[in-house]
Amino acid sequence: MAMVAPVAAEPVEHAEVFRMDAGGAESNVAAHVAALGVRAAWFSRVGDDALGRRVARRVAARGVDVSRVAVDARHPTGLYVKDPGAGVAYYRAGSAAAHLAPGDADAVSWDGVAVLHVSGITAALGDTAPAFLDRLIERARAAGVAVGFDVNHRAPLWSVAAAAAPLLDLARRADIVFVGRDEAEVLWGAATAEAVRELLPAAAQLVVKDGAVGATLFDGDETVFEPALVVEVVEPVGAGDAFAGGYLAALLAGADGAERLRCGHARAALTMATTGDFPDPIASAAIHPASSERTPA
Ligand code: KDG
Repeated sequence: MAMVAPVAAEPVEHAEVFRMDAGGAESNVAAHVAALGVRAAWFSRVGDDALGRRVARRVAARGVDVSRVAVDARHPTGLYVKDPGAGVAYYRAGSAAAHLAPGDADAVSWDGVAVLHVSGITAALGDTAPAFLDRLIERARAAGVAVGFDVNHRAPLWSVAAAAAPLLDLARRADIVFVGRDEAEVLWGAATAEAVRELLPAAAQLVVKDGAVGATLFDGDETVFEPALVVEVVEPVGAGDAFAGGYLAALLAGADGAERLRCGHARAALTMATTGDFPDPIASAAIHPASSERTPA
């Protein structure tokens, strides 16, 4: 999906300068994994349009393999607009990604893949999207690939009543689960990390994130808590993806539980310092140009 956000944390109604970048939970996670030097590929559908090409180019520029992203000539690329302080607005109904269907899962190659990471957002995109996720997870399992799942309930896409059961079912099928403590409380009435663990006893790794407080990891018999970093938040959307990307990259690099959580917090902190979904050095340079760039040669 494409993302438009004001460069400074100002309301959309009044901001003058905007950036258009790639957004979307899974591509964000892949970009964070790649930024930490671990191989990552992203699979989705984009439209045969300038937005789709821009999204694929931006994600690829972050080191992610986009060679299997499907181009859907019949539906446009989705878009979302970040409105700092007010939330997000989606322009994605009927988009290419909303038409992901089980057949798309067959296009994914599992060679050399250690983890498949999916988001609960995908389940809410369209009529065929839940079956796409089912097939993808089945295929990953059959290939011996671990499944990561970020619950990511998005209230504008589906209500708590509609989302609670399917999201719990998906979480129960995953090996590595990420969920917000407040999100678990709203969806399932599980108000503490321990209560979430009782709901998801089979997850090999369960991470319960409690915003600015910190994150708890249940990893087999071990429980680890790591406090969040203290940061000045410019705009928080995308921090969860950054956390998951940091965590997964550290996991794949062989880090222990505490290090994985710290890596997740560090990526989240970087992302919350920008209005975008990803800490972008080019955009930062545009806001604060180096003095040599400002001085004509
Ligand atoms: O986590 C950030 C995502 O919410 C954002 O990139 C957009 O994927 C998105 C969504 O559907 O909300």
